[in-house]
Amino acid sequence: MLNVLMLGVGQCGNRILDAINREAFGGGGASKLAKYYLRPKFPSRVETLAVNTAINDLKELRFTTAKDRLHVPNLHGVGANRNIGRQAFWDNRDMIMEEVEKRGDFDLAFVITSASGGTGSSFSPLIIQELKRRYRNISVIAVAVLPFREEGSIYLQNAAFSMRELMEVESDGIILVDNQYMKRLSGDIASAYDRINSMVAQRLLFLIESLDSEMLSVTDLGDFKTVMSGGLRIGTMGFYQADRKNPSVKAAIENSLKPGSLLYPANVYDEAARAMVIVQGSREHLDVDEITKELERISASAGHVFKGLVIKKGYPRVLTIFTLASVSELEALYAQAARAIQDEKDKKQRARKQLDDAFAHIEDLEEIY
Ligand SMILES: Nc1nc2c(ncn2[C@@H]2O[C@H](COP(=O)(O)OP(=O)(O)OP(=O)(O)O)[C@@H](O)[C@H]2O)c(=O)[nH]1
Ligand SMILES: [Mg+2]
Repeated sequence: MLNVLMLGVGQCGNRILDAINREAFGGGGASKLAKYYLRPKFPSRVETLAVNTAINDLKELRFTTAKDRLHVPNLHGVGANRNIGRQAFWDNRDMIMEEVEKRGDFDLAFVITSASGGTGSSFSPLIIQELKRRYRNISVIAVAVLPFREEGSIYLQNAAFSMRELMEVESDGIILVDNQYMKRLSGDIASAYDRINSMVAQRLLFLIESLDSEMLSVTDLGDFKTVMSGGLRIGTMGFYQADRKNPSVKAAIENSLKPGSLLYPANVYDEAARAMVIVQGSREHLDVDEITKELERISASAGHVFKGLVIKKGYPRVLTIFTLASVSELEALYAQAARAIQDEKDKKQRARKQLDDAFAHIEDLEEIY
């Protein structure tokens, strides 16, 4: 059985973690008190922990048990300031890591965060580093959420710098979720968040469940690690659930790779370095020849493709995980961040100059009473 740790750091990470716990509670609206006496039902041994500097963000959670919420004290968020965030982590490192370590040993950890806020984006690279240092054989995957591009210069700047840090620490890969890209799924921001968070939750749980099941064709944690270490070690996930109207497993695999199914814009046929395709469904829907043929089509361009088949009641459900050999959208974000930082600097200099000019008016004067 896999031992899995899921950490949600900062508000965005906390909320995605809460969506994971909601799914694990069965997806429904658990009673108000559920979080105090029920344990979410996970396929593996899964421990969840929400970490934040803002107690109000933690209070907002509905499905994460009280004992799985860790407030890093004496702050009310770090106001998107990653320097304050880093300091808060160092000041509280032992307390935070002890809270993790008392949950036992882990094979696999997901550190879920926005790349653009203050707390999650500064804590997460440091937490990953600590996890790798303290747990010998752990695989640590960052799940990083990119901002809406119009959210402002600080968020863009934070995303650029924190993504670089996530690349530099010894994580076992990064799974990207792009708010901007997924905005099209929903009208207003609040429902976009809910939708995105549920999609991420569903996929991560599907992945864990599959890695831990008896498969007809096996993929395991080792294969997942190999996929995540491919290309730039940055990847994303696609998911599709077939229905009665079109139960074809071939169509389900293709659909799992279409733009509407992905969490970050990429073309698996052109850009993927490695992939893992996991199919769940009733035996009569899983035509192995058809699946193999479809995967061969992907591996023709995507290098290596691992195949996992899990017999489970229902129409085919397909999760595709892939790492990328090119990340053009990320490069565009860095260019935009650089422009935003430069604009901010110019604006500051202009304002400072204007103030200096104003002071110049009274340079040779004194106050007269
Ligand atoms: N997908 C998704 N994105 C979110 C959610 N909440 C916030 N975000 C995004 O996260 C970024 C802001 O980061 P937060 O996680 O709120 O920041 P934080 O880590 O709490 O840091 P501070 O508040 O500065 O202490 C913005 O780009 C938001 O669009 C959410 O529930 N889902
Ligand atoms: Mg916050």
